[in-house]
Amino acid sequence: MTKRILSGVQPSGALTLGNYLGALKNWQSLQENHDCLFCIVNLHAITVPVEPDALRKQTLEIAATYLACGIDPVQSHIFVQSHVPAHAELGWVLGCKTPMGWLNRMTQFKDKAGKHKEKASLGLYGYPTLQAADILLYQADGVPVGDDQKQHIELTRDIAMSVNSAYGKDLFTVPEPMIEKTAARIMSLRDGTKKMSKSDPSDFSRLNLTDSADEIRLKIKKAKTDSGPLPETLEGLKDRPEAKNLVAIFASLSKQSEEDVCRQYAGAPFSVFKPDLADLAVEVLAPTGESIKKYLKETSELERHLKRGADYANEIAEKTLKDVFETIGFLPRL
Ligand code: ATP
Ligand code: LTN
Repeated sequence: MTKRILSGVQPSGALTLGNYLGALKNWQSLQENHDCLFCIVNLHAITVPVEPDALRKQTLEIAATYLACGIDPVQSHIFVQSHVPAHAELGWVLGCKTPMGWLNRMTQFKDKAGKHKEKASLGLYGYPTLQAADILLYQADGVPVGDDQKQHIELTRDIAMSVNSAYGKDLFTVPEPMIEKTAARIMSLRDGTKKMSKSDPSDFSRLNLTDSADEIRLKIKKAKTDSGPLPETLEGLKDRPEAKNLVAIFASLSKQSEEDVCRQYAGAPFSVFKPDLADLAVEVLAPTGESIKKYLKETSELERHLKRGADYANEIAEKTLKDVFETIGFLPRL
């Protein structure tokens, strides 16, 4: 039987090279032989403050970006999370089945809540149980994500297994994380120890899929590095996080291994490597940026795809939700 894949991105800003190399590039190749659902997780996006107009705009931007990155809206299904009410409903149920001790281990909450934990919303704390609902509603077999999401997928597996065993019934498929090796975690261009993130306050920390060629070149030129030349082997990148990150980006963009990139540039200074990296990034990103703009000019086409995706998603999600409600003892709707 065709395996089902589900993944999602928050409409919290323009997508970055990290989102593309860590997740979307992988989705494109999976859609050929999987039943794919790609969600725009706007319920997750309101776990931190966001302006309503920005949220609306960013939601359409993510839909446009999915298509521009090669997601075929006929072969795959793209939809907005809030168009499928079952996400919020199952999210509540799973929140009631998840011990706080499990949530307390989540590093994303610690990172996002920062020093002012008591000011963070309940939604931010419960974020992973809503994510589990996104995945379990569709009985997804695989979840293609970047490495930063591994912990959330493991939690989803734990929740699925514990609910299945509590009710003695296979209510949920236990999903597998699918993490691309080379670009599992692209780091910030300003700090090689921090993840590249679309919500980082500094725009120079990331390459956005919508950046112009000039912006891409400038950001790569200004990217932090050390003073040494590129080493001959991967071993030489140890303890050089910024250099390692640029080599990983080059490798992933050019579909080579990091070892091959080191071999090719052994001994070269960054003044030689960076312009080549910039050319490569422009070659890959500029057409994607153009295509995003094109899709955003005519949003009725995007809306048509989102409607078709939501209809498909609702049908599957309602079936799972009905099963769950019956099993946990809710009376059927009268
Ligand atoms: P935010 O900054 O708003 O938290 P984000 O940039 O981390 O957002 P998400 O919407 O949380 O992006 O993630 C979308 C997908 O992109 C996920 O699968 C995530 O694992 C992947 N991803 C995000 N950042 C990176 C990165 N730096 N390297 C590789 N994959 C990434
Ligand atoms: N938590 C993810 C976004 C996300 C997701 C999902 C990913 C929400 N629901 C379901 C995969 C499957 C993130 O922050 N990157």
